Amino acid sequence: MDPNDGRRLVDAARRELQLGGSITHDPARRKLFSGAVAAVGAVAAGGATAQALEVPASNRGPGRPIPEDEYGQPSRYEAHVKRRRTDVLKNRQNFSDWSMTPLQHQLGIVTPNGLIYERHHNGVPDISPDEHRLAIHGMVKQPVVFTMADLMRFPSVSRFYFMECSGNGLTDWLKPASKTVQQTHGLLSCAQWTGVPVSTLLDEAGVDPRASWALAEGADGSAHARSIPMKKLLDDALVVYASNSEMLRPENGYPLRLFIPGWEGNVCIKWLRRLKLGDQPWHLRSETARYTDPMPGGKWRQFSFDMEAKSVITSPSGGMNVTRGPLEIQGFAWSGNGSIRAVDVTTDGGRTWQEARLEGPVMDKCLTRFRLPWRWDGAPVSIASRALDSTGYVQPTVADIQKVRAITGFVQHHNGIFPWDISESGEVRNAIA
Ligand SMILES: Nc1nc2c(c(=O)[nH]1)N[C@H]1C(S)=C(S)[C@@H](COP(=O)(O)O)O[C@H]1N2
Ligand SMILES: [Mo]
Repeated sequence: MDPNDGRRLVDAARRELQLGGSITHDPARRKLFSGAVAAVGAVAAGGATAQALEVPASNRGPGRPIPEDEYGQPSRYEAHVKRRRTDVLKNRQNFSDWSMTPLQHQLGIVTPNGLIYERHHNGVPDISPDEHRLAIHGMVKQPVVFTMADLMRFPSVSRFYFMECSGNGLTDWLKPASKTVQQTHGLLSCAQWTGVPVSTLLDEAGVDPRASWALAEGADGSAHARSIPMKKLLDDALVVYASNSEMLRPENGYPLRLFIPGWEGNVCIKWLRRLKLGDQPWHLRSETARYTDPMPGGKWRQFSFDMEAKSVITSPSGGMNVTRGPLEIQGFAWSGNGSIRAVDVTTDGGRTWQEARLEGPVMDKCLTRFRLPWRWDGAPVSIASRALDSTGYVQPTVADIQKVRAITGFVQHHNGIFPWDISESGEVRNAIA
């Protein structure tokens, strides 16, 4: 028997159950293993059981041996799960660029290291950890310089946090430009970050009590830098060297980055080489020409650090096809200001909302998964989710955001409710309007 036959059998069973090809999670299993065995029985009557119980080729001989050493890779059948550059804003160069996380394929809250989104202002530098240094200077009692070996001797902490680029969703405010959730929301990832609290390192230098801001700068070709309030640095900021238990990938800041939980991704300075303490912000390019938000009346807002509560349905989502019958709506919710308290889902274009089930662990400033069993009856519908966080903040609609900000063109900080339309034929499409 061909080793692929098993796969085909599952496909046949799924077709019989009328499950959409792209909805590949629980509903099938629930049907297969609980009450509604009848539907499966119909398949079995066609000889599927006997066929399924035939000894497959993979049973008949040894599999591939373990090489001397290797770094394991995903199955070759998962080659479609990839980070992707944007489909909407095509760059003529790719030094200042970004790639997006395939959220539609992310089955837990942690983004695998090879799929963490990327945003570089001037490419990925190649930095040897033996040569890398972090300096802390400015308004300190004693400037200090750390090698990577020095940093790794400090007591470390490991914490789960999401990271989101403030530009996430900027192409899709008022009309649908992006097709998939990877393209609409994929400047978002979540990892377990390991490193040293910034407060520990600042203690080594001795903070001048008048210092209220620090400049953080990277060692890359953009020398990307931001001014960050000392209060936040002393509160929960980390200098991290690892994500998901291994040293950072080059594209995510190897060997060292700043990590500022819950704030816009651009303050998490990669390839961190210095922290300079001062008593006011520096008003750098990245806080004047960039990363500012237009407001009504022609003013621009600086330092909009918080990533406010947001959520999105990842399944069904843009580019998928659904078929009539039971399915489970799934998605992610997150808040830079706390934890997720609840997620509501509408399946009638916002007329009514139902509370989804949150899947634990529900952690502070971390992705939280939600699910809601649903049955699609074949009528065209619009589905969306809205998050409520531990501060009582409710994810707004784009119309709500427009009342307090000027939404003109590709602006930052889009945390609006995001709808998907399901057409009569079951096609799922970006429905932002
Ligand atoms: N040194 C440096 N740090 C940087 C950047 C950069 O280009 N250079 N990009 C910033 C931006 S805009 C974001 S959203 C995050 C992206 O981090 P990631 O590439 O690990 O996802 O890093 C931030 N830190
Ligand atoms: Mo960003």
